[in-house]
Amino acid sequence: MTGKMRGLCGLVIALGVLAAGAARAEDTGTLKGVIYLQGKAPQVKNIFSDINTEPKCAEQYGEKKQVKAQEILSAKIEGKEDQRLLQNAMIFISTDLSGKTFPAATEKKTLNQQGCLYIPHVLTLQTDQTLIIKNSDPLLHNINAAPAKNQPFNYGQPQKDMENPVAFKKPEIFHVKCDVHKWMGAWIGVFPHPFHAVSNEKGEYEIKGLPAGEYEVTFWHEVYGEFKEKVTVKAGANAKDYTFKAEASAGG
Ligand SMILES: [Cu+2]
Repeated sequence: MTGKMRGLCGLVIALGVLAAGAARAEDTGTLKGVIYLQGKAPQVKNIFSDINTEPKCAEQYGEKKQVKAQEILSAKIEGKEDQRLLQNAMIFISTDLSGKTFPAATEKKTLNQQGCLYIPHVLTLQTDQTLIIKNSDPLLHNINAAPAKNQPFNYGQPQKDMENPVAFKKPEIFHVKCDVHKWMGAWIGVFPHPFHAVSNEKGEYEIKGLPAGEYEVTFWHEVYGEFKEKVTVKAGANAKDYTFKAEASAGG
C-alpha cells in the first residue's frame, strides 16, 4: 500500500466514524405532552392585599387589583368541569444516567423578582448552569435558599437591576424565599443532565435530544407531589401526558 493509499484509507475510516456519530445523533427523541389536573378546581388566593403593602409593586398591577397566588396555577379546558391544564410542574428523567456525560448548559436562565413575585415560580437547571437572580423592583428583596446538598445562599438586593449569578453542583429540588415578603417563593430543580422541563400555562412541556431507550420520568408539583412513570423513547416524537389528582393532596 502506498502512502497515498494509506492516507485515503484513513480518510475513509474517519468519514465512517463521523457518519456513525451523525446516525447516533439522529436516534434521539423528543418527549412532549400535557400535564393535567383531575378533580375539583383549586381555590386560588388573590394576594393583592399582601402585594399592596409595597406600593411600588402594587402599582405594576394597574387597576385590576388581582394577583394570583403562585402555588397552583391551572387553566380551564373548554367543556370540561373536572380536568384542568396544570402549570409549573417539573418533568424530568430520573433514570440514573451517571457515567454518561452531557454537554454543559451554556444558556443562562433568569430568576426575576418583579411586582413582588418570583418569575418564573418554578424553573429547572442543569448542574453548573448559570442562573442570574435579578431584582426588577425598585425596593429591597432578598433571596434566601437553604438547599440540602448545595451551598446555601442569601443575597440582599436593595436596588433595581441588581443581579447575582449562581450555579449549583448537586442535583436536587429546593425552595427559595424572600424574607421581606412572606408570600414570595420559588422552586429550583437541578439535574445532572439536560432532560428536564417545566409545564407552561397550557400544561405543555417538551424535552428534546433524549437518546432512544427506556427511562423513568418523574412528574413533580409543589402541592400535588411527585410521581414516577416508565417511558419508552424512540427516535422522533414521543407523547407522554400526566394527570395529577387534586384529591390525592393532603388538605387539598
Ligand atoms: Cu421580596
